[in-house]
This record gives sequence, C-alpha cells and structure tokens, in this order.
Amino acid sequence: MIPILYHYEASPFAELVRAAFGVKGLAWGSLPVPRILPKPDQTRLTGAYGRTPAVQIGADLYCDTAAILPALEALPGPSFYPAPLGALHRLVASWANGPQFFAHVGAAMGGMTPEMMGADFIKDRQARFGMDLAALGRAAPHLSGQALVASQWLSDTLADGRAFIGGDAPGAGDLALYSNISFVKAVPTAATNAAAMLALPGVANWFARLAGFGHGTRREMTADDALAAARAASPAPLTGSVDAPYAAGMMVGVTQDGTRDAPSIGRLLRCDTTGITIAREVEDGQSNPISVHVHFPRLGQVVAPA
Ligand SMILES: N[C@@H](CCC(=O)N[C@@H](CS)C(=O)NCC(=O)O)C(=O)O
Repeated sequence: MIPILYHYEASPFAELVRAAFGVKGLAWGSLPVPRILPKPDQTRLTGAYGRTPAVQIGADLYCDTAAILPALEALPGPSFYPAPLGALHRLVASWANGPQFFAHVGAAMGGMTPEMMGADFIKDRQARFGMDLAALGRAAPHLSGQALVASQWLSDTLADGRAFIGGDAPGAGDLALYSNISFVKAVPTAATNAAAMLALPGVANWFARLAGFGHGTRREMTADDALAAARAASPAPLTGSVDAPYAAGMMVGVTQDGTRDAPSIGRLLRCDTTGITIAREVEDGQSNPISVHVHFPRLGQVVAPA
C-alpha cells in the first residue's frame, strides 16, 4: 500500500511532498489533478478539499502538508523531524508555508502576465482566494523583499558549515524553505529573484543537496486505482480526542482559513492539537460505500457544525 499523491507538477506544496518522498526514498503513486477546481478524483474522497497536495494511504486521506508529513513520518526512512531541532522543524515549516509562502507567491508570480497564467487560473484563484493580479504585480517588489529575508536567515543558519538547518540531516523545515525557493526558481520571469536567493552564501549548495534526494520512485496511477486502494483498506487506527466545544460523532464541515472553498463534511472523530479527522462514506457506484478517514492539521482549519 504505497502513498498516492494528488498533485500537479507546478505546485510548490506538491514539490515539498515529492522531495519528502525523495528524502525517505519511498515508492509512491502519482495521481495528476488539474491546477484549478473541479478536481473530482480528489474531492470525492477528501470531501471538498481541493487544494494541492493531498495524500492517500489506503482508506486514509491526508490534506495539507502539515498533515501529510506527520503521516509519512510513520513510513520507513529517515525522520522529517531529526534531532536536535526535532519538533521545531514544524515551527520553521509553519512560517515558511504560512506568511512566507505569500511572499514567495509575489516573488514568483508578481512579474507574470495574465496570458502566462491563463484566464481559467486567474478566475479560479480570484474566486477562491480573492487573488487580484494587478495588486499582486504592484506588491511584487515588496513581497520579493520579504521573501529574500527567508533566504538570508537560511544563509545565516548555514554559515557555520552545517549541511541542513538542523545539522547533518534534512527535516520538514528544510523541505518547506526548499519548496518556496524552487517555486520562484521554476518561473522564468522570476529569474532575478531566484538568483538573488541562490546567490546568498550557502543557499545554492543547500538547495542542490535537497534537490539531490530526488523524488523517490514514482509510479503513475489512475483514479480507479486510488478508489480500489481505498476499497481494499480500512482506515488506520486513530489516536487523539475531540476537544470541547466539539463533540465526537457530530457532523462537521472543515474549511481552510483564507479560502472560499466548500467544506469537507463528515463525522468528527478527532479535533485536538494534533489535528482533525472526519469519517466519510464515499459512493462509487458499488452496492456498499467506501469508508474513509480524512485528516487535516489543526492549524489553519475551521471546524463548524454541518
Ligand atoms: N497549507 C496547504 C497549502 C496548499 C496550497 O495552498 N496549495 C496550492 C497549490 S501549491 C493550492 O491548493 N492552490 C489551489 C489549487 O491547487 O487548486 C499545504 O501546506 O498543503
């Protein structure tokens, strides 16, 4: 039962997970999804969660890199939270994937024309995230300056010769910082911004070390393969609790801060500081539905009665 990644190539958060597979040397299934809604292959299992990436392991769906990495942690291979930083990798990743992500959006996309992005992409991002392309272009110099601070701090951290931010082994914080820079590096109109980041002492070598892990062993998969994998499995045993004011078993919708995407609706099984899990029944045209668990991190998710 290999993990299945719902992704598209240009997604920086998907690149984070592909690189995580590389660090662990894992085999994984690649299930391509569009870069805009609708994404029926993904959302019929996740509920409505249509952001990229999501990872399926059997009958468990993990939404958001902050839920995906802890799930992959249990699989063979090196830890994403190596000592001495340990759980501090989460703090770094949360900053890089939170406020710093938007700065990197400006650094990467601020110089793109509407033609480069495509009308369908602009419409999708406007409707879901309120993206305003003209405003992004105006804010690009400011956002690029904000993004460069992350590379400067990375460079400062590497100044004593360490290979990764915590020492000899890469972790979740490295992967998050890496995916932001790789996002900027992949956009031709952002070449100057990428060059400024990679020119800082130590950053280009650190970037090359992470890229050197590759993406693990990728196998293309279909939506039918993914459904069959979910049907053949049962959700993994769950730990954690439901904190007040929520109650175990209540029907809830889970949405993400900062988007207008529809809620993923299900029966609440876990809602505590470790994350959120809902149970869903997925109809796939067969006589009995598939039971899945959909997992989210706690941070950045909004739970409401449904
Ligand atoms: N906090 C999420 C953010 C994921 C995210 O924003 N992904 C972008 C693509 S890189 C997205 O979903 N954009 C809309 C889409 O792909 O439909 C995570 O860490 O996974």
